[in-house]
Amino acid sequence: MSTTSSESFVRGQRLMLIFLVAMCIVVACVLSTETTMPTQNMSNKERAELREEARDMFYHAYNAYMQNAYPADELMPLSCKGRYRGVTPSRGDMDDILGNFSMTLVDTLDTLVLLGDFTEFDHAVKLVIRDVQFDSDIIVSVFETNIRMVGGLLSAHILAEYLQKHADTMHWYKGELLEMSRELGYRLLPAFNTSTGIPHARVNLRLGMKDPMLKKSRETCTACAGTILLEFAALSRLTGDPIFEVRAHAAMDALWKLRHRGSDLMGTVLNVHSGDWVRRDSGVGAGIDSYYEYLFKSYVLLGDDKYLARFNRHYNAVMKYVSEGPMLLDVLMHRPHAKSKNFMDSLLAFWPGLQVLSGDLKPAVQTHEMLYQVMQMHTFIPEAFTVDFQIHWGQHPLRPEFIESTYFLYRATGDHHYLQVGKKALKTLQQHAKVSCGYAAVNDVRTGKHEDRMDSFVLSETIKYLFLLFSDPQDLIINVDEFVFTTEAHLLPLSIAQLGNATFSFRQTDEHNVLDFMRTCPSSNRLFPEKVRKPLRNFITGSCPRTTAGKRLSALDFQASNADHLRAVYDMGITMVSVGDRSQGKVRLFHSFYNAKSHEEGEMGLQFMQEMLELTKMQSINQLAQLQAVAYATDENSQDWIALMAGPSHFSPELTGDQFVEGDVILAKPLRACDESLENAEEAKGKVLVAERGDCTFVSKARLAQKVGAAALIVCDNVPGSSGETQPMFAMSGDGKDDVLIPVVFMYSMEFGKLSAVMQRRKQPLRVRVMQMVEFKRWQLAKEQRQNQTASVAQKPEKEL
Ligand code: DMJ
Repeated sequence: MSTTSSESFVRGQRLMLIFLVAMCIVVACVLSTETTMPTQNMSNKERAELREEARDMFYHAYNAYMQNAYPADELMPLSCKGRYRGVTPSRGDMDDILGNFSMTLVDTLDTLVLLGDFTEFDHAVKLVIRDVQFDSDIIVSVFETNIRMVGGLLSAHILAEYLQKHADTMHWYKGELLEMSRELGYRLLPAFNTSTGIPHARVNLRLGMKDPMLKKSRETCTACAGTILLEFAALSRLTGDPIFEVRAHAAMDALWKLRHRGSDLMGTVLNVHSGDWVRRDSGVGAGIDSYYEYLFKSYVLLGDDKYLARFNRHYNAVMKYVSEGPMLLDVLMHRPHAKSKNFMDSLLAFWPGLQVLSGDLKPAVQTHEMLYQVMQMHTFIPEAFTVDFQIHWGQHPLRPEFIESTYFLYRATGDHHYLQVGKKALKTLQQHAKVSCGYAAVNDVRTGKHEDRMDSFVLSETIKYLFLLFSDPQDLIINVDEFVFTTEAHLLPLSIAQLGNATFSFRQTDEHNVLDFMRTCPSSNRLFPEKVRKPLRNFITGSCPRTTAGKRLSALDFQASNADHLRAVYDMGITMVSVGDRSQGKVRLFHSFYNAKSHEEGEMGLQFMQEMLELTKMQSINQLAQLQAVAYATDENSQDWIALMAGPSHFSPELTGDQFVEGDVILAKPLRACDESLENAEEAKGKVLVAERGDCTFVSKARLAQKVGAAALIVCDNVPGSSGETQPMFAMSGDGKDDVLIPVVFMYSMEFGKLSAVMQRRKQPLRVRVMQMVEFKRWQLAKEQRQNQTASVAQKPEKEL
């Protein structure tokens, strides 16, 4: 019996399923190319050659920096000189990394030890002690200074002492680097004086928070505030001064309290004073990444179970809402079933590495594989790429994350596939990023154009992980398994936990009780084999009897890409029937008690169907509320209007209620609108400007449109055939600033194609209204009602007669 064949249900559901099925198809296509290429084993000889090539890469970049840039923070590889804060032309917020404290050298010290170059390490440490100072009137990023500088100094200090003991060298060293990191730590501490304990994003190295420029400081990102503990705990335990660790734990505790209690997810940007979320997008990439990493690694380094408990809660939430097959797509923390972006950023490439460390190998392999395909498709992994693997933002600053994950996957599996992947990454750097003076970032992977930029992480992470990948652990001077790699790949020894009692004592908190596994006796999280088995429990689906007791798959949790879910749904008596063209993924659901495995499961099936119906209604209401419209009259003299769907943006004012912006449409010249100005700037004044997606960010197009006086901006997609009918609408992201005051909307190609056809047909310029879709519908409805009333009034006398 078909208990629900309601068309509206199927229509609403279609969007979600089309999206999921479309993604599965795309991924399947992309992955299938790989299955035709068997992994070749790599000979020891080739591996050793690659290790030596990685070493050469290091020296090529390191020498270029030391000879042409030191004591600057960074090397500018194209102009072959140093980048200094306040001297080299400013790049805005990006320069908050720089503190005129020789960052690249400090960040690189421990790589020298891993390479076994004790002579250069000795020399470099002496230079740092002699030259580096922190008493500068400079505002720096707390996060970056911590991970690169404090982490770099601490790791170098630990290794210097290690070499004294094990390599009979550096006997002159008396802990100077530790003292320097303590001093720098103190200079960061004023940032922690907030009502929540969550640190400000930036601090003045000399004036603390007293710098007038920091008066208005209140927003920070989750990763910025949550990536302090490893370094600060090490600092406290090595110096015996508890203040650092106390402050970092407090920040972590405050962040934990801000998680969404329903979804267990975190947002991206928050207010450090009120603890309010400013951006609720939730993924594992930019803005959040290393917060999750530090929860897990704090547990590993410090042995405090509460961080594992927190990590597990977030991890489950990420795997439930953010993970879609091999992809990781941002959702809204408070509305986790709605995807908030249709693109992924390259920072999330660290996630498979973290999954390896936490023991969840299978999804790590899958996501890494997807990223590898993206890399092969575009030479490098672009800063952001869409769900159909097109470029969203084409820059590539030679980031380490993908190589880092490759390294951890190789260490965990021994699979030579990962050596081949590493080789590809290494050769790509050699071919496309190497310049005579170091390695240059790629400005756009489509053109391969270079940028005058070599971030310090190229030496401290990218090349370090390549070198480690091709090295045998026994050939290294230190046993890397006895260390935790910080997010900047600095080495902190596990033995730090043993220094814990003198400086910090852990409190047991209630949150432990919320975890099921904590309640078991003996606590299963302490049993190593259990941890190993746990990820494999669902590996072969259906091999163990599924008990239904108390656990019912809810429509909210259902994922069409999860084989277990499909089976559970089937057992509940629900069948899915494809309708129409299979490739469109349209599915109709039927429920029947007769088909259910048991009466109990049949009942569950009924509940599942009802939930689906509710969910669908909610989703379409939410989607409609966010949807924008570009409306126009069907012809010059008509009162009939039609609307084409458009997506909103995070950075422009929202048009709500009966607000709209009206104007003639005009195409930007040049169409991408990425230049300083427009050729038709005069003409664009007061008009609704159209710019094509690509070459620069959405927000920079918006700023240009605003600059020339346009009334609104429509960004049209550059992917032929894309349409809001077949893919989810999304909101365009900005850069955190709120200086765009004109409405900005996004149109997929098919919808824009219709608009463009009308523009060409009309003799006069086409006048459009940019407004909320829901308001357009209301407007239309009201108009229809008025027309009906007029018609019935007009007809009345006739009828009465
Ligand atoms: C590094 O500075 C760190 O890995 C950080 O956590 C995020 N990304 C950059 C490199 O991409």
